Amino acid sequence: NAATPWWRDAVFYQVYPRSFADANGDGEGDLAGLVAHLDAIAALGVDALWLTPFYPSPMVDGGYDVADYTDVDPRYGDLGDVDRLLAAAHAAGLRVTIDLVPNHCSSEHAWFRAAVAAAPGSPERARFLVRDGRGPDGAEPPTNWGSVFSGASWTRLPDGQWYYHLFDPTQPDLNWDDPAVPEEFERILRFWLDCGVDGFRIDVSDALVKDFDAGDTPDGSPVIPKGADSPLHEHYRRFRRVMDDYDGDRMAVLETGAPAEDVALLLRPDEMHLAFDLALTRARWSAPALREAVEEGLAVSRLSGAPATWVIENHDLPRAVTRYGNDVELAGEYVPEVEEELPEPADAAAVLARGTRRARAAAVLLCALPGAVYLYQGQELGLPEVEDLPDEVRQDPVFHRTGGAARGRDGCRVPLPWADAEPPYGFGPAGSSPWLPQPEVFADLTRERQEHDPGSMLALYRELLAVRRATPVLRRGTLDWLPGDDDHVLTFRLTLDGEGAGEGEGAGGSAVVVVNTGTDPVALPPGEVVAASVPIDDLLAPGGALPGDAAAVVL
Ligand code: TEU
Repeated sequence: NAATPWWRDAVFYQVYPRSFADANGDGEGDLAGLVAHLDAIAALGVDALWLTPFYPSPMVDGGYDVADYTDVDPRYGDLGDVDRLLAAAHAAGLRVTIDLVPNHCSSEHAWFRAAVAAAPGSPERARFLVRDGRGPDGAEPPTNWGSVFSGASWTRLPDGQWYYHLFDPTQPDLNWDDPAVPEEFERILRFWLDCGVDGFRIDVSDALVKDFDAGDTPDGSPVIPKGADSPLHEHYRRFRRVMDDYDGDRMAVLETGAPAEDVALLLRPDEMHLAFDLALTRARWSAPALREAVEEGLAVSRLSGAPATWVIENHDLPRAVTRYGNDVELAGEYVPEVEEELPEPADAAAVLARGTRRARAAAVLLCALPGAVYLYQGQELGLPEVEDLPDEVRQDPVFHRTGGAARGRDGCRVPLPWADAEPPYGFGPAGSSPWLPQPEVFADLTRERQEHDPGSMLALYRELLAVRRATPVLRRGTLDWLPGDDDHVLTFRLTLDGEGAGEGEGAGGSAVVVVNTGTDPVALPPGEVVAASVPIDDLLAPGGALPGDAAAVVL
């Protein structure tokens, strides 16, 4: 209804600023480039943006190593550009959310420099997780815990103490038990809320508190309390009080890999608003895997009352076209085994064609799931993962810290193709060279080309988002699975009573969504096909049925 907060069924568009659009021709995207292309995002039919970090950073981890939380890295512009972005986005009807990275900062952050220079036991060190080592001379790290980016999670300071980093050694974890840390994050939140941002995506949101007393673990995984008693909740209640001080429904979405029960504990009226269901990013193209992933998102929603939050692509994962084309199931972490290859592939063209077909069907599924939806820049263009980047250009610490054993995440971060038949494909001015080389296949996938092709991925996303907008049951319905060939077909009904439909939006009604991951065509239920991954006319023909690797929405 009219009082429903905007974020409950919003579609967010994730911008990776370094790779979105380069206005000044230095090869890296910038905020001015984003402002210049806002109309393209608005035309897609999304409600909001999420910008990954654009703060001053040595860029060891793509900006998730923040050196100053309340400024802009010169490569992206300055605070004036943020003001211009907020004004232009709001004028275009787009909300703007930004990334908050509370678990760790950069080793270049003033606080960490001060901590290194200060003595053991000093207040400067207390802001980080610094401990004495074990064994003779304290030469053994305090625990055997490993880092997400592989290797140890403890690094020694010159005076012999150790500091903890869940990720890269250049990303020291902050000590949330030190009151200075929550205090500083309240300042940071207020700074951006005062600027007019509409919300936050909170990085590694569940890991702020560690239990080092737990000591060594059999597999070296860290002990991170997330349950009801965890001090985590105090921190998010404070975040929420700060956000509720501001008008206009400011919101936060949690990036978390925690179990559903723990995630639900964080999604409360006095804590945070949404949490990504990342299960869908890991599921391969099979009805049972997709059903299980959707179930996981629904479970969090059922436990918490918060809407589910759906994602199939982001800046940490191989692109969906490539995952589905190769039948790859992703592991939960980037390393040691980033992914398990399942049988098949064929030649590259066949993989691309199959992956595109499936990614189109996944788009239909995604846009017909009730709750909030996140899209990652380039997903709407059907960009494949760029798998053949030369080693020398790869930047991801995951690649470097595993000695190349894991390919890392650069392949989904290649600068976007906007127009033209050759690099930089309109990403920057003619003659500029993007920070990662763009593959030839981008020539066929530019936004300009797709704008004029009704069969393109871009046209499909525009259509899907228009249908979603016009059809409240897709955004707010209750989902019930329908029986069928469960191994190959995903079928569910969405229902919404008139009240939930919202003012001026007509009666609630119902819809049936069918996703065929198999090879045999399946009959569609009677009704009006309002969206499909294949031409709707084909489905309406006599004897028309939904082919394999396709999906449709029937009202
Ligand atoms: O990724 C978070 C991430 O790696 C989690 O899935 C993590 O494995 C888990 O929460 C550990 O408990 C984010 C960013 O999206 C990524 O780009 C960054 O590299 C990373 O945080 C570090 O900031």
